[in-house]
Amino acid sequence: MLRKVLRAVWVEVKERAAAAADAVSGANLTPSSAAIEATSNQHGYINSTREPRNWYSCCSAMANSSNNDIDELKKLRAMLEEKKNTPLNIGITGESGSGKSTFVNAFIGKDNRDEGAAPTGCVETTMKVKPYPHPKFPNVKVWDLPGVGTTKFPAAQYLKHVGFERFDFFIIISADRFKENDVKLALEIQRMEKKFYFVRSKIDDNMRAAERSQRDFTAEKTLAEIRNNCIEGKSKIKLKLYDFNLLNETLQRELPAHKGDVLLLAMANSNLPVIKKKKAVLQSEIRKVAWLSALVGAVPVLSLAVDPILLVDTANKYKVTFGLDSRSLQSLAQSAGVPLDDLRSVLKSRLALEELSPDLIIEMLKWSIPQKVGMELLRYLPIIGTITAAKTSFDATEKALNDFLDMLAQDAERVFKRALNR
Ligand SMILES: Nc1nc2c(ncn2[C@@H]2O[C@H](COP(=O)(O)OP(=O)(O)OP(=O)(O)O)[C@@H](O)[C@H]2O)c(=O)[nH]1
Ligand SMILES: [Mg+2]
Repeated sequence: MLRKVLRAVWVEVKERAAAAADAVSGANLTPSSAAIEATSNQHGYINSTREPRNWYSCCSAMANSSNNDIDELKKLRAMLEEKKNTPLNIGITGESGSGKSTFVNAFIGKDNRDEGAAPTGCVETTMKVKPYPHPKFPNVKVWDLPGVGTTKFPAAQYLKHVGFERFDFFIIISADRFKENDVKLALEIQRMEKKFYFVRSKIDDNMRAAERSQRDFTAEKTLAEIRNNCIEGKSKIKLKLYDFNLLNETLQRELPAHKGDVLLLAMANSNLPVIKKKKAVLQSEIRKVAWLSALVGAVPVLSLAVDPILLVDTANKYKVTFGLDSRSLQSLAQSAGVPLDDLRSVLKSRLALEELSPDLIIEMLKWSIPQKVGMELLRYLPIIGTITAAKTSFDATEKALNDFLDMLAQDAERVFKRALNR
């Protein structure tokens, strides 16, 4: 079933309103994160990067403040969670029976027969708008919508009925050929200043039918015809064609940066460049995590050079993002038809092989980082001591996370190649 969808050819409509998604991004600033920004300013952070301006302003603020320090740390941690909480809502729309629910299932990594999968069928099936959260990144929701243009959901009231405002963008699924309803829907979505993309489904059916009926059949020729048909059929709207893998890439490129990152981290490792891009996004967050650790180091009562819990959380996030947690490996083994042990046999890092715990992290790091920052020094020299502690902690955390990320990205690449039997 996944293959069916992977074979879908999708086309991108170039002319659409770009402003809509930006408006959404502005609206996503929750009251709590707004409050965090306001408080952060008092402690010397810069809004745009959300990093402390310099060691002195950061550490002296921490050293001179009192019981509020722990609250501040909690708030900084919350800021780091922001990406995890950024909502991304994708509406899957199109005519009834075009394969919307099947696409939803493929997107969240389910087979049509799986428990909890969106119901599919050969009669009009989806009657209600329903969200399907990504299993690992529940902030990413794919919404299964009823078919447009049926007697129950006439085209004229359709978008209002499904609550178009909530979606960051739409994917219009179209089977066999693009029809009048698809174009109407596209124009209406455009009028509402939302983005949309066309995906053509059931290419596998088209290919089989062509093979049965054409004397000079070749897969390439039929695919080329389908692509040309997509372009000719919509001469007023410029279209581009890609395979399914490129859908993700284009979405990422076109979405506002933070939404694109959210989508990237949630998507399966469909090729090696995806793994590399995920690594780059995670790497760009390391300094923020290191700042958090530095601030922990700067509070005398928490004077460990690194915060093992923070490192466990972050390494766990890397594992899940790279699909190296046991659930993801199991489902990859199943869908690729490769024994789980084969996939596990290529894992090299302890982070991937073992359950993550503070003990494991400390053991892995014990040769490379200072374990304690001198408590006495901190007590008698609050400013100097605090700055030293913070700097030590920052450096140690930054190095540890870069190493973790390298190890796990390499494991992810090995697993990907093994899944493809390369
Ligand atoms: N061969 C093939 N069949 C598909 C594909 N996508 C969907 N189907 C089949 O087409 C039928 C309809 O699919 P659904 O996913 O239920 O379609 P839908 O658009 O959600 O339909 P409604 O909910 O009724 O609007 C099901 O029997 C699917 O198995 C595809 O890419 N290839
Ligand atoms: Mg459906």
